[in-house]
Amino acid sequence: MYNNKYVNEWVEQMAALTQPDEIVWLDGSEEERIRLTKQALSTGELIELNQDEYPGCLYHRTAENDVARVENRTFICTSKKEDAGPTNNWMEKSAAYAKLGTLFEGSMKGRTMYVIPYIMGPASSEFSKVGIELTDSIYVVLNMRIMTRMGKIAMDMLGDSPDFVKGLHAKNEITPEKRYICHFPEDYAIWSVGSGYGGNVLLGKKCFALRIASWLGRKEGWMAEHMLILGVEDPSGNVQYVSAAFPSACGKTNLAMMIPPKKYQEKGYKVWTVGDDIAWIRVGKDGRLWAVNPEAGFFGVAPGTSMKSNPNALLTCKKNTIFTNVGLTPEKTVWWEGMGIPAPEQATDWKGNPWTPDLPEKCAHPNSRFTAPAAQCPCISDKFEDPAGVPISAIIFGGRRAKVAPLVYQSFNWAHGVFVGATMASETTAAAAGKVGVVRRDPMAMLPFCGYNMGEYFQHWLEMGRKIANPPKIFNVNWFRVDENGKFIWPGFGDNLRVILWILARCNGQVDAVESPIGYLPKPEDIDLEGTDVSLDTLKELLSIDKDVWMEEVADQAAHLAKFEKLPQELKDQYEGLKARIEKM
Ligand code: OXD
Ligand code: MN
Repeated sequence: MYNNKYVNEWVEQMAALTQPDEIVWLDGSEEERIRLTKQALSTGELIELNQDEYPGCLYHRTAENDVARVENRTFICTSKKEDAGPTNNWMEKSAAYAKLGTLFEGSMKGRTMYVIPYIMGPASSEFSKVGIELTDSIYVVLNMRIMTRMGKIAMDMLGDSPDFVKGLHAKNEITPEKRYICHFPEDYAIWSVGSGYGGNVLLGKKCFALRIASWLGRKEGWMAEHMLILGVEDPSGNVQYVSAAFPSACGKTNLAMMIPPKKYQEKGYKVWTVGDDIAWIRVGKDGRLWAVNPEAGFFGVAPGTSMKSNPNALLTCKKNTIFTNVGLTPEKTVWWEGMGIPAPEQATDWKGNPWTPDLPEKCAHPNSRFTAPAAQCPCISDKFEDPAGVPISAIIFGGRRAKVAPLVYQSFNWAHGVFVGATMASETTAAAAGKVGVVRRDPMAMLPFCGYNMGEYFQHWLEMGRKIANPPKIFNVNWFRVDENGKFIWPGFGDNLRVILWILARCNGQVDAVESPIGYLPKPEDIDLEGTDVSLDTLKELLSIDKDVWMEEVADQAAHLAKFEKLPQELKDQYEGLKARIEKM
């Protein structure tokens, strides 16, 4: 037991429901890590990787039916439906407790309940928040050790306060029909049952740091956003920070850890990672926005991560990392598609079956993951643990758009920037080459993560804008424009720094722009192309906006915005403004 009566009472209640044989109160010590790892190795829950090549690394496979976040099984459970809004699945609060209660009842019989106290945010920050997760999975415990500041440090921060987010997780039966990820923002509680996959069970991440925290942020006047945070250091040593929201699978981790093009490295430019997935953002005393990464680790997608695409990510997960659902070689090393090294002649695939490169099946699941300590990242920012966070000069939205959005543009002002975020979209790449994919509107990349009514979330963004004396400028980027053959035009990766430098130059008032119907566009000559094989004409094409394409875009935006009963008038006005400007083009 701990020295906090609220925690102890709640654990007792949850134990009465789930009936574990034993309760283990975790302290986060090294001895504890070794003991639990040994136990999980002995049951086969985890496999030890080659300790010469991957010291401290472990391997895990989830059930075949449990490999990703399940948005259709994720609920916001409030007293009133309108508080969940039009974009969330909703269950009435007490009905949800009752329904999940029957699944949790006795679910830990014969098992151990682990009590994980953890902090989201740096331990010394007044903005950080404490959560407690109860789970019957050692895999969850060891992942939470990496993803959060956990153990005694969290109980010390909580003291005798009742102010903690209550997370309950039980694997129960890993059956899709019995899987529920339920959030009770009115009670600061999360109940997750029937899954062992990270995004559903590491309750500090999407469940707390985005869904519950976005609700809290609205109540308390701050923002919890699905954003990376990075710093760009110029040759004089000055560092400026930007945050960026892209939907899942648009390269947030790669951008957060990008390596500057050679020419920029030689000049002394550096990129520093503060976070790759989540930002908690507040207004500082200086009237600027300040952002903290609440997480302590990266839960990154493995396939496609190579020394070419993201060397910093690969180097981060060379030690003390848990790999989930990747391929396993006979030497007990890991392999995945797009790792940039030849496939092993034989391996065991993510399902545990023998695998050879001639087989049509993938060796690693496309959503296989690494869980790695952020502090191991070669480009981790020295402000990563800073209790105040970092000041944000620019907010960047973006998505995959084959034709519509130019490489980069700047919004006219905060309210217009909120509109750009609210109408953000990304396209799924269609199987047929050259075919434009399906458009999914994903406002601020928060569609699956906003813990309340999204119309009110837009309103909150607008209101935050009024509280910030020196607001960051808001931009939109699109690294994914394709040519008539369906090939990406912009090289992406480290060359994205060229675009970020234009963005910072705009924030610093160092460069002019061209006013267009959708926002301020760069003058083509202001984006440095030296060292790329992109010609000035190609860049002009990347920056072009097509009236017919934008007429369609505006029509599609109208259908999207119509879903929000609580759409703020300011965003309606922004929409009408854009439509009129496009029509006049
Ligand atoms: C993630 C996601 O796993 O956004 O970070 O899906
Ligand atoms: Mn994410």
